[in-house]
Amino acid sequence: MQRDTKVFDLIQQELERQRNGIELIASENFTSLQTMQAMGNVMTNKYAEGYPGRRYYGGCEIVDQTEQLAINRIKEIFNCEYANVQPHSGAQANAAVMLAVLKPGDKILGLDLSMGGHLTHGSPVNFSGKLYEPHFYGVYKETGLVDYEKLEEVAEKEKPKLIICGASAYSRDWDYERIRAAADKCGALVMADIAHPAGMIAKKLLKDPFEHCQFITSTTHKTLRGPRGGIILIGKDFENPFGAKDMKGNTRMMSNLLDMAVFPGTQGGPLEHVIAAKAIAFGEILTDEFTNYARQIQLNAQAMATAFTKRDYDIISGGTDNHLMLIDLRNKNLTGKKAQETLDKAHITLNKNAVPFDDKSPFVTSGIRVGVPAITTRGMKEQHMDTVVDFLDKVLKNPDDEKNVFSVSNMVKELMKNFPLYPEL
Ligand code: DSN
Repeated sequence: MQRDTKVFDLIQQELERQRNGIELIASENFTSLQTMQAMGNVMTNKYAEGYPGRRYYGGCEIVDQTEQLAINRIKEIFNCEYANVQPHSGAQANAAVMLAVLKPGDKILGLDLSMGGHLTHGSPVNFSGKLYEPHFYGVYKETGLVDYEKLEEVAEKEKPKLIICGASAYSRDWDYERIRAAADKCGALVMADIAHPAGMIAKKLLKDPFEHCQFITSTTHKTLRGPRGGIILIGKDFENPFGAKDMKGNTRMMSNLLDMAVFPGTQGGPLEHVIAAKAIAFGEILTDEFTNYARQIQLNAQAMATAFTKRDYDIISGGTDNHLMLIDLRNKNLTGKKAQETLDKAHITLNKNAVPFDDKSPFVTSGIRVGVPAITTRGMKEQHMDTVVDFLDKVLKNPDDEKNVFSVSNMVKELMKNFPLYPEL
């Protein structure tokens, strides 16, 4: 068969784009070479519906071993009793937890998308807001911090079955203990979606959600630096408190319900090639090198916040505990859309983002979200953060000056030569 040079050409162009740019999208990262290579392997050819040792297809004896390795490693990382490594994404992981514990129409309570939450935490345009009855808490206007009082008030009034914590654009740690106390009062379960800060939680650099939340979901490609995908974890297995029974009338353990909710509930055949890559990435997380990486993420994020504040950028909540920050650009007379589009031309990639109580549409927005996991993987340290912010500021000060934008784009390319990406390729 003829090699498809058209597609391989585009892949090469994407590699060059990634090499030349400063990647500040908070949810992106660069996998190790071995993790990436494992995604292009023959296990993509294999059907393996079911779980290790109990599949619906023959020939699963090898993929059983990679999947079991991925399960064992992620359980060791988070010191937890149960892991499902099959979800194709974070959204799929959240869908499976909800399918396992909720009935259509049940109430859920999550952080409002416009305040930093996620689509799958009850947005009306997502399955979570269509199949279930969504209620929301937000953040305080003055401080940008989660409004736990509101969470407690809505929980008491609405008595949701599931309270969701976690966010896509929130730079502070969570009070899981307080959320669990509110949940216990109204008989709800708690799901922590740790997709963003998982890498720091894995290394105990942020609070531990396992102590207080019955379910933990995550993607594997953000701060965990693995392949694109999802996982579901539970610290301690428990009987389903909402009384779902199997056909023989026995109460189901939650691990069993979660397995069934992933397959056959919401997915078919698992992506065993991606699971092999997850196993490799999880092995990397268990090393000291990753501990240093997770620490460096936090140091870089804090150095970056200082560099922004020095230049009079308005960081929501005034700083960061994790890997990202949300910046309100209204004092700079700029929209998020304009900033994102102009920075793109300078090879600085980030995303426009609504800020809490935004007066602009989600397509325009008043803010940008900035994250450091990817540039930290490339080897940048605290001392480089000021340079990165300086480049960004140069562009945003004169967004319509094309010569200036072009000159910054050249400086970006030069800088990134010092931080090689996949030199073997
Ligand atoms: N998790 C989102 C992000 O943070 O970019 C995408 O769903």
